[in-house]
Parts: sequence; C-alpha cells; structure tokens
Amino acid sequence: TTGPALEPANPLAKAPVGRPPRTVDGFAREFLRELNFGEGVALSRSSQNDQYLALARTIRHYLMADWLETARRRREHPTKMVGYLSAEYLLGRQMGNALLATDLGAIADQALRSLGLDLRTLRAQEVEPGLGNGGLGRLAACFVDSLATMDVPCIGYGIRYEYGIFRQTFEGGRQVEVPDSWLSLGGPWEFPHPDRAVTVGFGGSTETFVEETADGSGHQITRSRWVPAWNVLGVPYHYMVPGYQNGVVNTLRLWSARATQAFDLQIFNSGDYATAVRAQTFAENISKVLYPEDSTPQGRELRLQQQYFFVACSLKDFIDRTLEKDFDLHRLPERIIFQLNDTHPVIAIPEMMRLLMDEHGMEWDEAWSVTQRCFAYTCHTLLPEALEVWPVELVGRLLPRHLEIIYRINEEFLETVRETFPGDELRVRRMSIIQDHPERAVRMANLATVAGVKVNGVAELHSQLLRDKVLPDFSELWPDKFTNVTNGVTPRRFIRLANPTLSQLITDTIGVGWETKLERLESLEPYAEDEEFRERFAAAKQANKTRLRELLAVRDGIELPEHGMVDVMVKRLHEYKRQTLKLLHIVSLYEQIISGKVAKDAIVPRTFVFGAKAAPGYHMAKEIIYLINSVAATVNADERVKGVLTVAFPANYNVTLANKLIPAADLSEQISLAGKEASGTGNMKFALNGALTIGTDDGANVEIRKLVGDDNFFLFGMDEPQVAALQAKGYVPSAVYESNPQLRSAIDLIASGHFTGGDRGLAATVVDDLLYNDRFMTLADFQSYIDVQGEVDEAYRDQERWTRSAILNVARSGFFSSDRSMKDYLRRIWMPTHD
Ligand code: HBZ
Repeated sequence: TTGPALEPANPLAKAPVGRPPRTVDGFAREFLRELNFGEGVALSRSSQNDQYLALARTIRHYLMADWLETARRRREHPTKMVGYLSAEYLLGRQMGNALLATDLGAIADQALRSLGLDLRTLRAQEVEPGLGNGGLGRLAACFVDSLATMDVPCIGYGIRYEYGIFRQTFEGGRQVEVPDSWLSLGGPWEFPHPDRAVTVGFGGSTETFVEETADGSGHQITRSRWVPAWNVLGVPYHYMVPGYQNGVVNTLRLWSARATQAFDLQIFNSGDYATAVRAQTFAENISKVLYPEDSTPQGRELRLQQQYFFVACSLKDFIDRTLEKDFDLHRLPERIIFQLNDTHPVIAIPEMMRLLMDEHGMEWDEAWSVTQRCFAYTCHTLLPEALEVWPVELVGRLLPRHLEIIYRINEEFLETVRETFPGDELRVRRMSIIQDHPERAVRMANLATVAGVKVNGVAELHSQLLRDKVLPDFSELWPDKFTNVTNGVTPRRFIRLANPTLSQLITDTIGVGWETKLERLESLEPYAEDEEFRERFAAAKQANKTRLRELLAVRDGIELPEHGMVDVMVKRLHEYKRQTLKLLHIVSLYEQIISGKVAKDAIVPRTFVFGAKAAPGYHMAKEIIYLINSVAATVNADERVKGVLTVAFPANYNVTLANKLIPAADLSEQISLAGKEASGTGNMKFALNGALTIGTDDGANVEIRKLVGDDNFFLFGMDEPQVAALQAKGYVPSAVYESNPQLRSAIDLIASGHFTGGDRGLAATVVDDLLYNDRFMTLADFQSYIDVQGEVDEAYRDQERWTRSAILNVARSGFFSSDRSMKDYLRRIWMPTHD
C-alpha cells in the first residue's frame, strides 16, 4: 500500500467484480465451482466436510462485495470508530448466521437439494468457534452483530485461539476436558493476512536518554525507551461480521502469534531439532489456548502475554493501518474509542502512552490527554476475587516500560487524590493503582478507572453496586464517570435462528422488521388474550420441545418424556450461581415422593435440564457436576418417580446447544445470590423465547421483572440489602439445616450416599460446604425457593394462564435487544455529544 495509487488500466479492477447470482441455479453453480476448484474434489467423490467447506465459501462470496464496499465507504468517509477490545468472542456457528444475514436460506436449501444434498446436514458439520468462556465472550459477539446491523463503524479486536473453550465430556459422571481443535477440519470463515503481521516486543529493559525538546527552545528533556529482549509476530485473521440484511459487513480482527524467524537453520542442521523450533513454540504458545477460568484470574505469565500481545497488535494496527496516513495523533479521540471488555485489555492504556510518547514523540501531558479520551471500561463482575491484579515483579519483567508508565500515572493520580482529600492516607492506599498487600501488584480495574472516559456496569443493580461497593472512592471523586448500560442479546441469533417457529408466528402477527426494532414486540401484547394466537404460541413451544427431545436422544442418548414442564438452568458452573439450590429442589421433590410424603400425581411432571462447564481447576464446581450427574442417574432410574421427575445434563453446553435448549424451555432458572450476578444474559434469551423466570432480585433479573410484571415472574429469596444484613449479623447455615425438616431430609439423603452408590464420601465435599460454609447462602434461600416453585407448579397447571404469561414475557422483553445496548453505549459513552 505504499507508493503512488495504482491506477488500473482495466476498469473492472476498480470495484468489486460482479456479485454471484441470487438464484437457485446460480447458487448451485457457485457451490460446484467451489467444490471443484476450491476444494479440488468432484461432487461424487466429496466428503461431507468437503461439501461443508465449499458451501461456506459459496456463502462467503455473497458477503464479499458488501465487505469490500463497507470498507471502502469507511475509508472514504472516515468517522469515529469503535475499537472493541475483548480477549473473548464466543461467536457460535457462522453458517446459519451468514445465511440469515444474506437472506439466502431458501435459495441454498433448494440449490443443495437439486444436487442431492441436505443443507441441515451440512450446517451440522460446523464446529463452533468457542473463543470465549461464557457471558462476557458471548456479549462481545452480540455487540459486534448489533453494530454491523446498525451500520456503526467498528473493528472487533481479539485473539485467534487455536484451541477455544474445552469440550466437556463426562466419565463416570465427572467432567473430563478434551481440547477443542475447532480448526482441524479447516477454517472457511477466516481470512489470514500474514503479510500484514505486526511485531510485538517483550521483556528486556528501558534506557534513558537526553533529547532536545521539539519546540526549538534548546531545552533538554530526559526520555525513556524500551529495548525488548524478544519479539513475536502477530498475524491478523479477519472474520466477516455481517449486519442483518443491510449490506453492511464489519470486521473482526483476531491475532495469531508466530515466531519472528521460523527456526534456526544452523541448529537444525546440527541435528538439534527441539532447540531449533523452541523459539517458534514459545511464540506460538501465546495464542495457543483460551484460559478456561472465568472468574478467578490466576495471575499467570502466559495470560499477561496474551493480553499485551493482542492489544499491542490492535493499537498498532489501528494507528498505522486503519487511520489515514499523517493523521495528527493529537486528534486521535476524534477517530477512535476503545471499549475495554473487562480488565483483560487494560494494558492497552500504558501501551497507548508508550506509542504516543516513545514512537510518536509526544510529551507526557499531551499523550495523557489523548489517552484519557480514547478508552472506556466495562466491568462485568462484583466478586472481589475476580478483579485482576498483576504482580509488579511480573509486569516489570515482561513489560518494563509499561511499569514505568503505570507508576507515573499512579503518582500523578495520587497527587490529585491528596489534593482533594488532604490527610486521608487510607483513602490514598485504597485508590492506588499499586497495591502493597499481599504482594505488590497492579490493580487493573483502578488503572482503567483512572484512565477511562467512562466506567460502566452491565445492569442497573450492578452499576449501582459497582459505584457503592466495588469502586466507592472513585465514584466519590468522579461521580460523572460512572454509568450503566444494561446488557442485551442479538435477536437475530437468539430468536430468528434459534426459534424459527416462534419467529414465523411473530412475523405473521405483527409483520416483518421486528428483528431490528425489537421494541415492536410490544404489539404482541393484545394477542395474549387471543385464543387462536395462544394456541399457535403453545404449539410452537411444543414443537421446540419435540426438537429438543430428538436432539438429546441422538446427541447424548438422553431420553426425555414427551410431556410436562421443561425447567432449564444453563450457565457456567459457579457456587454463586447456585446450581446446588436447583439440585436441592430436585432432591427434595424426589425424597418427598419416595418417602410417601407427597403423592406422585400431586406434582407437575418436570424435566430438569442442566448445562454447565466447570473451570478445570475449580474443585468444588467439579464436585457439584459429579453430584448433579449422580442425582440424574439415580432419579432417572427410579421407577417410583418415572414420568414425574427427569433430570438431563447433556455434556458440553455451548452456543449451538443453547440455540436448541432455550426455545424449548418453560421455566428459566436465574437463582444466583442477590448481589453476585452482574447481569446475566441467558435470562434475557429465555424471556424472549417465552419462558417464565424463577429468579432472585439480581442482575438484569430486576429489570426483566420490572418489564414483564410481577404476575409473569417468580421472585424468591433475599434481596441484596437483606443479604448484606445477614452477612453482617453472622450467617450460620447449619442452624438453617437444623430448623428446616424438608431441607434436612434432602441434605440427609444426599449425605447418606443414596445418589453416590452408597458412598457417603463422594457427596461429602458439597454437603459439608453447604452445612459449614455456604458462602452464597443457598440454605438461607431454600425455603423461599421451594415455596415459589410450588407457585410455579400451580401456575403451570393452568396452561392458558401460563401461555398468557409466556406471551407477555416475549412482548415486554424487546428492551433486551443488544441493538438497544449499543444505542446506550453510543449516547452515554462513545459519542455523547452526537444524538
Ligand atoms: O459477563 C459475565 C457476568 O458473570 C454476567 O453476569 C454478565 O451478564 C456477563 C456479560 O456482562 N462475566 C463473564 O462471563 N466473565 C468471564 O467469562 C471471565 C472470563 C475470564 C476472566 C474473568 C471473567 O478472567
């Protein structure tokens, strides 16, 4: 791209050459061309994977002209962009979404049929890119989808992990992790650009030198520069992010690490192969695997390497490649706002300072003024142990220049604090970017808060608690810095793709276009009183249940009953999310039936569905998984509860499975201890698919309940102030156990070894924790949960009433579109003056 602009002689080369025809024959021809000339196989000799790859490349063609066109338009009229910096993008399968975005589903279906192939079978070949852990990663994927749909210029920056989140299997009921080699059969959705690789430094030291100031005054200043000890290459891989049927395709740019020299040929020739490739292995390890811990940062060196690697590549890419040449960097905030998805990319702040000063010659004050306007920070947690801190020793060793910069930022910041609150050294210590105990470390959330234009939480309650409990000193100092943006989910993937039957019913009823104007779901509200609509709505739910039964039979060999309530709890396994509370409910129902306390037919038949991965090193979470599987096996095999209680725990819950599970749910379990779940986004997906929620007053549940109404939401448990009060008073779980016979019977049955083949030891870890620790107050909320589950049963017996409520959940949840979240980010954070 250097030198004079190329003026091609052939006018065809100026614009994207012709789009492929949107006809069945045209599509079939494109597909065959890809199979023959792209994959190099004849249809008669092709495997299903060949066909899948050729189909993916065919669909790509239809997006390509829009992609080039979007890029050209953005280059010719540069405006302020969003640089979304996220270590995770939990994208889910690409093919269905690409077909929806291009509206090619029907054409592709017929074209493949004409060749004797089946679209559904080929779609099922795709291994989803699991480049995220859970809510935070999926949120990033929803946000880039919405920005493309709203034609907002955005580049999503992240890491192209060679191995995404592990594949979960069960052996003897215990979780076993299998590496997720999602790329092994080819990555037809990515575009590698090795020629555009970026160099990133690590280690080494800094040196100071004296320089005359740029103003010609002859003054000298001392500056610092970094001499890294080793370099790594970042190779960008581009992914298309298509808007919904609007001709816009944005870019997701994920970085893959390579060694700067492939390997040392001399050493190789001398026969020491292992030494020769060591540098390569070392470098490539950086983007090898996603860390599967989603709440307790382990402070591992490789993790900091990953974080610095991807933000260094991204900032350089933006400044050197995306911005016009010779753009005055003092005006950088006019062109970019980098949104920091949690603390994972926060090292971008000192990196920006380093670039502006050491590579672009700015002085501290100018660089700081620019940097402070280029970043905004989103916090996704309330658990103090989830806030990242990096040991000073590690940062100094890996990024010595950045540590210097962080120290200076801190010095100047603490000066402000001392000026504002003279004599308050305790406050200074609390607010410092550097903590002293238990070890000297950099507090990344403090750094982000000091440098960011705005700090936001992800639901109203969360943003309030963030101000009051997590960062109170900062909100006192800078009240206007804090804001809320309630999370959202993309209706394209989570309604249209996941739930075609409901989508058809909605379109038939309120017309087209709701997918991008989700508030229009409001107009479904009167239909809650329309009997024919209710029947169709209930039939759609039933069809989704049947679809799930068929899937789980094939996928997991799980047999679900045909009728009854489908009660679903799917999310990462965490003590604060309280899967054990759900388990106690199941065990209690079971115990009451087998002991004859309750008649079998007094209970509404239910299928309980769990989906949850545990971080591989999270021992308690893995014990809970084992216990759920043990209870499932026992309950499902017991004739006394057959047809009434069924427990299903399909392995490897992921986006693909979510898309089948959520539309089939009657009841959505959102039962975290109040004050612990920042927002939740699964809760929104369920409501939008017509499930009723049983939930605590936590995260976005609060807003869901406010919108759908108390009559259409099952609230239980303590609220956050009650939790805080109980905590202060002193919570004794064993006293709750002693005083509640129903709870006692359930826990005793587990402790007796009934579900664990008579082995009491196998249940002891979970039982002992509940009785003697119970950090998340499961027992304290037990009775309330059981009582409200009784109300759920009663409501479900009246199917007409239930369906009415389910319809109102759909009609009143339009607020939870991620398009709305993006509008809020635009107005409150990214472009506050422009409305
Ligand atoms: O982010 C989740 C919150 O728990 C959830 O309440 C919220 O709805 C969602 C989106 O805002 N947080 C995560 O998913 N966090 C992670 O996955 C994570 C990953 C790596 C980490 C820390 C957290 O080092």
